Amino acid sequence: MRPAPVQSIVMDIELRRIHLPFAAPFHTALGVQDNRDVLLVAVHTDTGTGWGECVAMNEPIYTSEYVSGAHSVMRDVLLPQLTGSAVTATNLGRLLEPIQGHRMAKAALEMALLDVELRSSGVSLATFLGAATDRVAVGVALGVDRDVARLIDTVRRNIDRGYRRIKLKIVPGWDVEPVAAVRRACGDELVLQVDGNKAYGPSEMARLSALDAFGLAMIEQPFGDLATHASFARTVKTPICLDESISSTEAARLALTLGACSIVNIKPGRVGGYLEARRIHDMCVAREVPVWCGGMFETGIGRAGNLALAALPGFTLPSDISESSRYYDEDITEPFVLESDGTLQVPSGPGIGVVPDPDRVAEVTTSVERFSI
Ligand code: OSB
Ligand code: MG
Repeated sequence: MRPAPVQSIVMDIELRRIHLPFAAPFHTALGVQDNRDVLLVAVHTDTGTGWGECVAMNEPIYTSEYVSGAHSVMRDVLLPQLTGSAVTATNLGRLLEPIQGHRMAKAALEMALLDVELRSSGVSLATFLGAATDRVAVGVALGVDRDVARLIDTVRRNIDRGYRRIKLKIVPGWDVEPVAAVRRACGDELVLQVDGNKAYGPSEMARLSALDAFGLAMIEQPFGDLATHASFARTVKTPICLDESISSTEAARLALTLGACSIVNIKPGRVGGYLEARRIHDMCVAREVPVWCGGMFETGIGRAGNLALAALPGFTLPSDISESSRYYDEDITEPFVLESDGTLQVPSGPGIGVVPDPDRVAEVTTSVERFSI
């Protein structure tokens, strides 16, 4: 039985923007990022405060959502839509149903509500979602590098650190050669996969087929649309995983039915929240499709939630949930540290199980607004 959260009466909602520099720049098909401008949502209720993180990036380059857009739709559309209602994590989806899209903004609100409700019931998000473990196997995603020798050094460092698998970002001009070199240098045991972030077109299918020679665990979202992935999947033996295309349970079902993928990357923000993420998980488990949890450079807030999700039994592949220091020299929560067996511990405290450090949050805050609903 999945426990139901206690209801809390929402008093007001805080929208807080923080600015965090990355520990190191990250180069992908989406460009080079060296910081995150994060929208945090704090829900203040009669029973306490809950926190949610909006994973929308600084610019609309991953999907159409971006942090200022999410902030604006939250302030001008989502919060007014809730006025006068007794809002809970469970009825939020129905209340916001008329509003199309903006899933990352909706997800942040749902996360803060789940956190505060579960916190006051003394139940962890992991338990509520149906966690089967208290440790989650994790991998690391490595960006495009200056040269192959440097990449191999970085891969080796991360293997030594204990990560269970390596994901390489690929773009046209940085794909077959670095993958071949890493495979040659690190051996067949290394669990290796690639992520194209939609950077390829149908005309590059034949070139990408060369990746089939390297025993990759999967090729993640090289193309933009389902039809191209479906025809690519018929020509290669490497499993195809979709990320950007999976916006909902229905999208995931369609992708699987069309044969566009055989593995699903679940990101709670991209699909509108943890409740929808769990529905995708349940659908995939029923179809015996393996899933893993993708990352969006989350702070400790989003990272805690993702660990709870990735503890569900269908998450049989290592997730993109690296330790905090891989992203930020100083996070806003206690840092998550990699265990020697390549796992991260799932927070067991009530709600998401972590709270932001008030002094650190104050230090990185660029704006705060509070709304009554
Ligand atoms: O495609 O998985 C992706 C980060 C931002 C946007 C898209 C992606 C990513 C990553 C980073 O790959 C994974 C992580 O957070 O460790
Ligand atoms: Mg991806």
